[in-house]
Amino acid sequence: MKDLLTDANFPRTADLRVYHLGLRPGEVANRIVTVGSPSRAQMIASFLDERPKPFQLQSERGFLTITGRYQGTPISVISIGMGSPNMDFFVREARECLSGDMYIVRLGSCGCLIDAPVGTVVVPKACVAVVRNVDFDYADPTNCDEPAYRISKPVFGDSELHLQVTKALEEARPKDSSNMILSDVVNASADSFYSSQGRQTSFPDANENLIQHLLDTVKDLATLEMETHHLYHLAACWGRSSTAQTTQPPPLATGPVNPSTEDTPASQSTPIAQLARPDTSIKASAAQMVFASRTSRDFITPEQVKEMEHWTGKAILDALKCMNIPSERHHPEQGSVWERQ
Ligand code: R1P
Ligand code: URA
Repeated sequence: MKDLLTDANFPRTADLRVYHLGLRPGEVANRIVTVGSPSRAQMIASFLDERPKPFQLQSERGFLTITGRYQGTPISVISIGMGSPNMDFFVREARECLSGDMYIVRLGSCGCLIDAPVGTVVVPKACVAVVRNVDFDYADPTNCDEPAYRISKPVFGDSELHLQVTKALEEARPKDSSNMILSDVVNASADSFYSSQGRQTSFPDANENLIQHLLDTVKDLATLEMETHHLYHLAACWGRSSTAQTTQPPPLATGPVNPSTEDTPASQSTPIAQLARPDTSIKASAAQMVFASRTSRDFITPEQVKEMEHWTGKAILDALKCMNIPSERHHPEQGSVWERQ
């Protein structure tokens, strides 16, 4: 970190860049595809229009944002890495850089607990969280009456976006493809790829029966991954409370600020207080490609990944483009990186 940051509550640079994503208002669009890996983000961004030239920012903390237009519609593709904490950085910091509504679709990978082959695409209608209980005595399980893992109640994605994502995937699926698309299912987001997903490693994780327990207790459960629950959770919470909305812009730094990006025309004129208003909405959905079958123990090949990311990525862009956002609920185009030249 080399920029001077102010306000310990929500750190920003003097030119309004948020701490971890490195973005400022005008660099992130209302429609966002979020993915785990930079290569998936670049592949999806290859579908963006040539003009205006897509803006690209790799933050020091590894978040990659690419913003441009898809068939004329402003869209950002943001790669966040892995886990709920990174999803939290992304949703909160992008929200504070943007006025109007947010439509977010995660295109991720997952493991499948039901009898569906690798290459299946799952659009979860809801998610539960699976969290390792650190108060459980893993070294001496007989000495503890706590459960080793906690399973949350389900939280639902946005039903309209869910339908649109499913429809776009069905339309984009190659004609000769045998990939199934499942949408009436539930996903579990775990806080580890290993212990909370029932994988056996050299650590004592008390997870031998976890997958069966999940299948027995979570209705319609099909998949395991690591971020979608937190996305759905934050989207569902948004706008329910009027607290914690800033009325004053954060104090500006007095010292020199050196953003690690090339100069962009992004606007600094929108007061912070008018950006993340509670009367806006956050609508979230997800599509997850089955990379691992936990029943057959198959794992997807690199060739299959490449082919799947191509058509599913295009489908998510199509789905987001189809979502109607009234013009007054958009971030202003003037001064943004998607402004038409
Ligand atoms: C684990 O390999 C990672 O893959 C899945 C999990 O949620 C976790 O982030 O998603 P992504 O492919 O989007 O990263
Ligand atoms: N991502 C996960 O989190 N789990 C899997 O099994 C595969 C991908």
